[in-house]
Amino acid sequence: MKDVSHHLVIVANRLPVDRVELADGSHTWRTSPGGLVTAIEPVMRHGDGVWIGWPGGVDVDVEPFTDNDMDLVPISMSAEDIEGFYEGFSNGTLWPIYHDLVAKPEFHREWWDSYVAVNQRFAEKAAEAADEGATVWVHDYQLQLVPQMLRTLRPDLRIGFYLHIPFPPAELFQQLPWRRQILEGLLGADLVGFQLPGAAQNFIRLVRQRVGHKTHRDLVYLPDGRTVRAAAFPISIDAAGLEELARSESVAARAAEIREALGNPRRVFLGIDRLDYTKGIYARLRAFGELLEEGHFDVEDAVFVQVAVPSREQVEQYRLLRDEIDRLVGRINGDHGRIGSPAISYLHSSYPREEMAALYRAADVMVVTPYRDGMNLVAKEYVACRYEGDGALVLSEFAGAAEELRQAWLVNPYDINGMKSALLEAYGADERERTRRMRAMRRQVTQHDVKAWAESFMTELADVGTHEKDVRPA
Ligand code: GDG
Repeated sequence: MKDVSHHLVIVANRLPVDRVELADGSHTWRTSPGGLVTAIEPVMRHGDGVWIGWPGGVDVDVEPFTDNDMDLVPISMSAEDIEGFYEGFSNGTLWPIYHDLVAKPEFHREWWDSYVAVNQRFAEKAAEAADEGATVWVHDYQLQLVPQMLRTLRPDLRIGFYLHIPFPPAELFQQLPWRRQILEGLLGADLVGFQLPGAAQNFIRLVRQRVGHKTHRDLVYLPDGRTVRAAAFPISIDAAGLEELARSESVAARAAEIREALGNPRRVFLGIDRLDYTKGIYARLRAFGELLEEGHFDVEDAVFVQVAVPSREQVEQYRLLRDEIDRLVGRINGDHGRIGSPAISYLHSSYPREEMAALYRAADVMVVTPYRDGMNLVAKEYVACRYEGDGALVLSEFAGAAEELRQAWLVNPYDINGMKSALLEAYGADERERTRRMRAMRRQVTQHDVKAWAESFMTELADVGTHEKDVRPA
């Protein structure tokens, strides 16, 4: 690595790369898929930054290194850290509470202890890596204590925090035995960013009620004179980069190949999600299965391609979900598939970016039906790839993206009949209707890309506390 200290430090649970073992036993690094990586990588490449995070794996103890022009500082995790901090508190406690209790959260004091200890390690590494007066941008629900811990170690830093998932209403957040510690952890930041204004309001309200600080609109006034701002920064994608990829000849050829392999049905439905119970995969496939059952179409008219990217496979609820979906897909294919033409092509795997772009191009109807989702980048990626202004998006009202993509066929994923109607409408919509909606959504996505997102966050972060209005009113 060139420098030991940096002006910009990104702190996130995962590094943007995965360690892969080669046939000869040596190791290399490969860019890892996932919402956060997709969003931040372009920002990092522009400056003198360093990224601190877990490289994946148990006890992977590697020195800081440079990959693809990015300085990376790995933080090793033991089997106990993974169990308590990552699978336990982050994904077994926080994830369900922050997603409307779609699953039941578990509370274990030893998970919390592990969360505190691992957050402390991240804070210490960040404190070591940052220049005097540097900016540190901490990401997501796994690291909510880092801002306060880091401020104690390094009061000279400018600290931003961004939450990629929803921030729950007070009624749910209150269940957390450690609610106050988490709020205080976040208040170590100068700027706390959320996907939606409603989440920022939930946070401000909780800070007032639970910590007792004075607040005014999006500002929190701390007793020591510091001001914290909480505001919405809806995340986005590299729309131009993705469109360019979608326009390439190789992607066009692959999209045609995919349709051919599917038996050239009139309409191809597509779902792409991490295999997660918040994403509503089961309900959407059930809706599709019922439409086949009721004879609205058959496999010559419509097929469904569902990519389910393996995720958190050690967590019990994720294993159960996988089994349920396997069974449902098996049943629908058994009932409605023909030789060479399954009704649902179900792929439990992850794919390179080119293949994703080809899938988006090949799909007539993109189906995104989470019960709750911070944003959902897949919805935006589909729109970015539809450069001809065609294609239909069926989108859950409960995805953050629904606040921007108003022209989608919006659905309530709990309402299977409503979802069936929307799938049918999107399936049958004429070209004029599809184009009218897609063009409007494309304007939104191309004008608000990930670069604009990062710039607005960084600008706000530099600004907090510098305005007169930020000073606590008498
Ligand atoms: C969290 C929040 C928020 C997926 N499979 C492959 C692959 N991906 C890429 C997609 C997309 C990203 O991963 C998934 O992002 P989502 O936003 O859909 O969902 P989460 O992973 O749950 O992300 C979410 C996001 O953070 C950002 O703030 O929007 O609400 O839950 O970019 O394209 N990429 C590749 N192969 C795959 O197989 N290359």
